[in-house]
Amino acid sequence: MTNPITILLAWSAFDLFNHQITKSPFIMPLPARYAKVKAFVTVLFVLLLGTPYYLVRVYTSSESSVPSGRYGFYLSDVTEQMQVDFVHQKPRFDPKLNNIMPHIAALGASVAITDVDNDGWQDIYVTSSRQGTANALYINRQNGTFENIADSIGLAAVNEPGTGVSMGSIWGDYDNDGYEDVFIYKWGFQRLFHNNGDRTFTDVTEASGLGRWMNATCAVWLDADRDGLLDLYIGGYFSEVHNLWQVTTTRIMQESFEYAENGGHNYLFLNRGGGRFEDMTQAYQADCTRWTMSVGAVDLNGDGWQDLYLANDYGPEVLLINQKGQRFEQQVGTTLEETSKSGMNVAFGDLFNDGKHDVYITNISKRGYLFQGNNLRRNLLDETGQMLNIADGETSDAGWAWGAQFGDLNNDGHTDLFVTNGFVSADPDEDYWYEMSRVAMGNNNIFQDVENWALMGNQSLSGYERSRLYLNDGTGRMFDVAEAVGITDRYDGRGVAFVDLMNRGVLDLVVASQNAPLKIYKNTLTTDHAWVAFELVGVDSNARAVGAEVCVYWNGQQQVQVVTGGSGFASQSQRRLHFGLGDSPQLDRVEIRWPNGKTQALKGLALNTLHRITEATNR
Ligand SMILES: [Ca+2]
Ligand SMILES: [Ca+2]
Ligand SMILES: [Ca+2]
Ligand SMILES: [Ca+2]
Repeated sequence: MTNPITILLAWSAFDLFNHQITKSPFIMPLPARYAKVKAFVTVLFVLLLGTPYYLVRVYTSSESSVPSGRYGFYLSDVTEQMQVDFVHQKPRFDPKLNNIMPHIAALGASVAITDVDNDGWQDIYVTSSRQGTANALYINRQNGTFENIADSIGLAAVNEPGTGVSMGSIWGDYDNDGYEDVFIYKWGFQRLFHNNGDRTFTDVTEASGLGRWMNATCAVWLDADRDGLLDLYIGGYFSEVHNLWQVTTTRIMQESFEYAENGGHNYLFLNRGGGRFEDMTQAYQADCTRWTMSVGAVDLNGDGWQDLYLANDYGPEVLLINQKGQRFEQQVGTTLEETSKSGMNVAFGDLFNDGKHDVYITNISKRGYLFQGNNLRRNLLDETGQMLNIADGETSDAGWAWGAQFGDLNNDGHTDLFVTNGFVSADPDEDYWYEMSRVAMGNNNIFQDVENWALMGNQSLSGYERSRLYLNDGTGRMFDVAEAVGITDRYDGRGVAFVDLMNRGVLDLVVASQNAPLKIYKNTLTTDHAWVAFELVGVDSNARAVGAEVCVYWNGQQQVQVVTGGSGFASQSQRRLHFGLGDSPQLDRVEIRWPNGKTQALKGLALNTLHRITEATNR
């Protein structure tokens, strides 16, 4: 429960809370001499607020006990029923980092959706992050249950001592043989496995040239030079000079809370064919030593070339515009550089059904200490050159937010947004925020060194937060319905993937939480909204058409989606594109822009159907 000191701190910063503090990212409590007056006012304030708060609680808790279908859908936890019993294990590092071990060990729970065996049913790969623990590959048995076959397939034991531990995975068919291969990004040696198509995998890391030591927190497949071969971009978090199990210094932390550039290098590896990748980072000007937490690839400026969007911790977002496959150039003047926060997530969605990709970046908010606000950026690159932050009170505050994903959960034709959150849930009565904000007020010489941070111990840091599920009301405005539709867990969420697990024409959710059980939420629609889905097969383009865009036109509306090679923090949703269409839709036409730039128009497509479309080619 909230103790009086927390209430006081919250109150003393209450007026500041609504204004972003630019000098220091943290809000400090008032000096003690103001405390008594404040305490009295605070008690009155709390009493005044108490009654309605109590009523709200009674209302929402009774509401959340039975999920409501009034928004067109509800979600049920079917994890056990589906025979999925995965629990993520957090890492343990060098005891020299003990002061803030829970802080440093707070990453690694990820989820990726893939169809490993091409049977048309989506499978789930999840990572664990303690040395010696196993990753899991849950194969879809097509009957509502799953089976973990990671061990027999060779994808379990990838966290062995001395090799580092998994932070996440992205699936992509790098050799165009029709089967999805997997790159596992790690704090440690990166790994690439080739899918042999017969439920076996071969470790091809060494020949690929990708097996270098990094503290990588994200990666994405994209065809950067449009040669039909998938390339790879990897984001480094801690500098790659550090081995977190054997540190040579405790000065491993950020040099600034707002403009740190002492993180790990990022890398662009171009796929040269034959299973070989070449480090082209410098030639393509694709490096960044900010603390990159998440990366997404999409053509934001509409020139047909996939751009890179970086969410960086302790720094501003970075947009790297692809210069016709020759190099990347950082776009300036977009307003990205004007707001420095704690970027965690990059997700793309067509929020306004205007055929453009908008972007959602998660950040940190904690009442009384820090209000960064999430960024919901409307893509106005064509009009004003800006990626305009339009987040409002609802979408800006999702707590200490991590992975987020766009997708139409009620098939009404408007994309919705799910956000995971919570940093460290330990002792619910002890909070590390005060001590952390004291460290943050110091200079960079102080907070770069783990030894100068107060012992975190078993204190929580923005723990026990509840996920947000923002429904799009059809105008691009969003409101949270998470608890009403059945999302009530308080785990420290990290990755989230959207996937039609049982081929029913709806998007289910898979949520990976740190040091906690994986959760599968089945989506049940309470309307008969129509939908249409697409699975693309590249011929001249890469085999899974990563980078292709599908724009659906119906009832005077349009919506664009992109085939991605990973999206959202530590996540990869299904590669199929799912479009809700609402009531009685008249599907006008569908336009596909393939990764090589060629377009294909389709008419007369059936509703409520998954369409497998093969790239038209002159060959
Ligand atoms: Ca499958
Ligand atoms: Ca392959
Ligand atoms: Ca572009
Ligand atoms: Ca919707």
